[in-house]
Amino acid sequence: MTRTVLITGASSGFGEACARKFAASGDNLVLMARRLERLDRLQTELSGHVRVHTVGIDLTDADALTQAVQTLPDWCRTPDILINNAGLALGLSSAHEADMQDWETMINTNITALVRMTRLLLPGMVAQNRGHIINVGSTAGNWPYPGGNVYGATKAFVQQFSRELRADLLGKNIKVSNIEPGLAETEFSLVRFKQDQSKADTVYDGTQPLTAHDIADIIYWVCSVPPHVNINAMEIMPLCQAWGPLKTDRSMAASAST
Ligand code: NDP
Ligand code: 8X3
Repeated sequence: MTRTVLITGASSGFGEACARKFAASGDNLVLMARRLERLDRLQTELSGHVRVHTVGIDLTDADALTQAVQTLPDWCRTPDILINNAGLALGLSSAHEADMQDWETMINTNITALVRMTRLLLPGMVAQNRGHIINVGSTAGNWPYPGGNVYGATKAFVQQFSRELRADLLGKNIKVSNIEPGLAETEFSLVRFKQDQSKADTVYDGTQPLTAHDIADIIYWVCSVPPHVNINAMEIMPLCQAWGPLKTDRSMAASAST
């Protein structure tokens, strides 16, 4: 069956790889991101064999998002699959030094826009008694790390929101899955470090990180299991990544006794 797949953040990384993966299997696409020229290039590449609708949009603009969803062409008005992928981390500073604007941008993009998009499309999915919402979370939503602060907290929200959706949608034939990747090489670190390529490169130095293709293959599989199966969550790390021990500050006792 040909499906319609709406992908946010399709101009690079996981979203772009998902667009290619689903198109290769004949699924029709709605692609959203701010960099419309990249989406249009992808449309030119893929529209030989599938239908592709592109929307250049800042997803944090509530009015623009409502308008974009309400004016989707008839063939893609209610997607079968929504991949809530657009998101970002900004900075790696400690909480007492972090940029407040960066925090707000992460909250507005990773939480508010994702929630709005879901709320806008869900009534159509409920009415057609069919749908699958894929939320892109992160290992950062499960495991804290220094400097992860608000980014990790937004992804913890996405994890819990995914579970809450499952609870609300029981009996409605709508699947919800939270995909939680670890270290993956995309434009993610370039964005986090505000286009500082050398800082971004150090994140991946000496590692074999996940690729966007790895994640697209996994999302495609999660969308292809039998109708009665729901993958609630999937955490994926590269083999070169695992947990560290809890940190202990050994200067505390000395300073407490003075
Ligand atoms: P990329 O930076 O390569 O892709 C991010 C995508 O999000 C881009 O297409 C970007 O498009 C889009 N986007 C960001 N902000 C907005 C906005 N305001 N409006 C519209 N689109 C927006 O990174 P990834 O592919 O790695 O990231 C995809 C998701 O995966 C994110 O949610 C990220 O948090 C998550 N993730 C990433 C991991 C990693 O290590 N790479 C690991 C775990 C999770 P544009 O700039 O054109 O608007
Ligand atoms: C991206 C993974 O560890 O850089 O979500 O936060 S991490």
